[in-house]
Amino acid sequence: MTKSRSPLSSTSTKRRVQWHPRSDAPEAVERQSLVVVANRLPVHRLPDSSKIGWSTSPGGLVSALKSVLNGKELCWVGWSGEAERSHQPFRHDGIYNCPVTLTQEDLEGYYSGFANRILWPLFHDAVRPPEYRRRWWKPYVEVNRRFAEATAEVLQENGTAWIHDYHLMLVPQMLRELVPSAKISFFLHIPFPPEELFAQLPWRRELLQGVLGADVIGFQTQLGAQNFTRLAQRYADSRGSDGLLKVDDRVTKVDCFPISIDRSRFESVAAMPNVQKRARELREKIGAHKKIFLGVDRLDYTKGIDVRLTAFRTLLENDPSLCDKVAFVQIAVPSREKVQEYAEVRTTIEQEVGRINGTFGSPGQVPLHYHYQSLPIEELVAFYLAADVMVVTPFRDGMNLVAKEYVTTRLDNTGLLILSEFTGAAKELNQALLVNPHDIDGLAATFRTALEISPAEVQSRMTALRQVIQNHDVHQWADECLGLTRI
Ligand code: GDG
Repeated sequence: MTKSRSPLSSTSTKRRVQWHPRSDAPEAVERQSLVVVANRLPVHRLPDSSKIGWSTSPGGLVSALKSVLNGKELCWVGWSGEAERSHQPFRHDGIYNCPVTLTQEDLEGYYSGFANRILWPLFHDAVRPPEYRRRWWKPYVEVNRRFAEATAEVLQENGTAWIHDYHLMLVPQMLRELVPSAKISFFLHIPFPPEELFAQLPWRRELLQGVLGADVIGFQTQLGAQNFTRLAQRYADSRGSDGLLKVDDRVTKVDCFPISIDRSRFESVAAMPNVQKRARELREKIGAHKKIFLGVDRLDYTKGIDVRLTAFRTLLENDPSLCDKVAFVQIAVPSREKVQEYAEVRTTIEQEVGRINGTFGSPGQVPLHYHYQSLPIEELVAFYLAADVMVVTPFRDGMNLVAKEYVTTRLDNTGLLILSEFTGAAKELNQALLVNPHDIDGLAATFRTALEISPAEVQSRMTALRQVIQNHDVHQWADECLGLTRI
C-alpha cells in the first residue's frame, strides 16, 4: 500500500456501468462536477405558497461549499422535507437541487426507524436502547439506493460526490457500483461508536462495506476514525493501518476532519448594532445585575438538558441566596417530536422547569427562562451576546456547533464556556471548563466556579478559544474533506 496516491483519484479505469436514467427523469439533467448528498436539501418549502416557493435553510455547509466551488454551481441531492411529493430538479439561490421522493412509509422505516431509532441512539453511547427492528432495514436499503441513483443521474464522469451522515451509509458503495469513476467522500456528523457497541448491529457488515465504498471517510474525532478502522478490519473486507484501508483494488483514506462554523457570518451578525441592542434588552429583561447562564440545543435526549437543569436546581438548593443573582435561559429547539423518546425527555425537562420556578421563583421573577422554539439567527446571536456563561453538556455529541458559535460571537473576549468532555468540540476547545455531563454535583460545582472566576481568567480562556476557530473554520473543513488541501 502506498501513501503517495491520492485516495480521491479513482483507481478504476472502467467506464460508467449499466446505469439508465429513471423514466420520469427530466429531459436534460445537467451533470455536475461536485454533488453533495444529504438526507435533506438545503432548502425548505415556504408555507402557504401555492406555487413552488423555496427558501434556503441556514447552515454552514452551504456557505462553506459556495466558497470552495469558486463560483461553480453547487448541486445537492436530498429530500425536500415533504412526504409523498415529487419535484423536478430546480435552481434556487445558486444551488441546483435534485429532490429525492420519499413516501410516508419510506420515512417511517428509513428515517424515523432505522436512522433515528437504531443508528442515532447506538452511535451516541446507547443513551437510549436502540431497537433492532428487522422491518426497518429494507426501507433503509431501498432509500439509500434511491439516493445513489439520483446522484448517479447528475454526477459527471470523474466527478466528486460528497455524502453526508448516518442516514446514507450505504450510498458510497452503491454509487461506486453505478459510477466507478466517481470520487467519493463520506462524512459522519455524529460519533462513530466503540467496537463493543457497533458490534451489536445485526447489519454491521453491510454498513461498514457501504461506507468503505468511499475514497475518503471523515469523522469528527480521531477516536471515531480509529473505531471505524478497527471495525472495518474485523467485520468487513478491508486491510491496512495508519488511516489507509485497502478495499478490493482501492485505497480508502480514513481520517478525522472536525467540522467548524462559518466564522465570518457569525462575527458579522454579532457586530450588527440591532443584535447588540437586542442583547442589552434581553439582559435588562432577565435582570441586568444577574449572571446569565445559557443553554441552546435541539431538544434531544443526547444533549443532557434534563441533567443540566437538575444541576442548576442543585446550585440553588445549595445556596438559595443565588436566586437573585443568577438566571438560566434554556432554548430547546423542537426536534423529532413524533419519536416517543423525544416526547418523554421533553416531559422530563418541562417538569424540571416547573419544579425549579415553582420552588425558587417569586412574583415577577423566575430563575429559569425556558423557550421551546426555534429562533432567527439574529435572536440566537443576541442570546449568545447576552449570556455570561454558555452551558453545553451533551452526554455525547459528534462536534457541537453551538459551543463554537458562542465563542465566535464573543468579539470582546468575554464569556465563559462550560463544555462536556464527551463532545467532539472538547478536543479542540480545551480552554473551556470541561465537565462530566452525568455528574450533577460536579456540574453544580462548576456553575459555582463560573460565578466566582476572575474576569482576567475569563478573558484569557476566551481569547484562546476564539483563536481555535480563527485557525479552523468551516471553509478549511470543507477543503480537507474534499481532499483539496490535504491530498
Ligand atoms: C449534528 C451533530 C454536529 C440551534 N437552535 C437554533 C439554531 N440552532 C443551530 C445552531 C447550530 C445547529 O443548529 C446545531 O448544531 P449542533 O452541532 O449543536 O447539533 P446537531 O443539530 O445535533 O448537529 C453534531 C453537527 O451535526 C454538525 O456536524 O456538530 O454533533 O449531532 O448551528 O446554531 N439556529 C437558529 N435558531 C435556533 O433556534 N437559527
